[in-house]
Amino acid sequence: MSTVVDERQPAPSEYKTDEHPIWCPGCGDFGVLASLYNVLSALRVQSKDLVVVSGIGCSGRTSGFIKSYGFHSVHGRVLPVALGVKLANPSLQVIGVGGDGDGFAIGGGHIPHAARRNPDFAYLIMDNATYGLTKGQYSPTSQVGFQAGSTPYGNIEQPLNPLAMLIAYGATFVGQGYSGKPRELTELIKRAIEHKGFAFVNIISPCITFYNTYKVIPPRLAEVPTDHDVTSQAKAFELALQTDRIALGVFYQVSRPTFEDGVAEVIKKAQAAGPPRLDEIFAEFS
Ligand SMILES: Cc1ncc(C[n+]2csc(CCOP(=O)(O)OP(=O)(O)O)c2C)c(N)n1
Ligand code: SF4
Ligand SMILES: [Mg+2]
Repeated sequence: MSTVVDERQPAPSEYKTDEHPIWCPGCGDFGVLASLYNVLSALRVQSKDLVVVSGIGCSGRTSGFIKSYGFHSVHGRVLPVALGVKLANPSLQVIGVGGDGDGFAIGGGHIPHAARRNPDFAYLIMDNATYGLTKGQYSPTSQVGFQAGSTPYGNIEQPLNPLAMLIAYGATFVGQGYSGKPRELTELIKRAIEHKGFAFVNIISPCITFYNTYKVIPPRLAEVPTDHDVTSQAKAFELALQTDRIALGVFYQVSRPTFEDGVAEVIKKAQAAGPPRLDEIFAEFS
């Protein structure tokens, strides 16, 4: 987190915009948005310092519901846009928000590079394991057997494991939350935003209309064990790869220099070296 925090604490409701969410009643995304309002208030983030970058999808509409600067970007391009904003003005509080389709399908190629670069912003995936906005096609996190318009005989593809993927790619903060547990989710998002570096949070956020998992998810939920060592990549993998339970909480958290800090160092060195000598460059090719 890098924002200069003002003294005044806005109430969670002050982050609401005049746009009313048009999500279906019961959509998990309401819970994520409510948690976000609470976190912004708890951290005293001022709207003028905040940029919410979202993808395309039901989840992508989130940037329109938070009083801040916002960028409802192109499908799958949350991460490069957020990285550009953060690089242009590192003092801004940047939050990336998108869906499982946006982040892991069309946008999947950006994830490893954001994770290894370690820019200082949080990326929240609202994972409903379907393409909600386009009427419930299967997504990279749909379970085998998921039946929908595009998979009338059931999904035959193995779902990917977002947590294991992000741990492998070198994200410095990896956690998982559930939209139906708002208190825990608020605490998790708060920790992600406070983390200095790239913080990834997979939020299970059911799509009540096209993939209603409200009955099957809760019995499988478990907290990350209190004695879990968040600095151990091996332990984080173990937790991410378990198949019987869905763990909620922080899986992995380590510290590494951020991309912005690295870029600032490079700029300093380049400025000290001065502009390149054109005559020397020409001499090389003459
Ligand atoms: C380049 C491009 N391809 C396809 C689409 C159509 N499209 C819009 S949203 C979406 C998928 C959204 O799924 P997800 O990211 O999981 O968001 P959700 O609606 O589930 O929150 C697709 C394929 C698009 N808008 N742009
Ligand atoms: S279609 Fe699904 S994801 Fe979209 S608003 Fe409705 S419940 Fe939510
Ligand atoms: Mg989705």
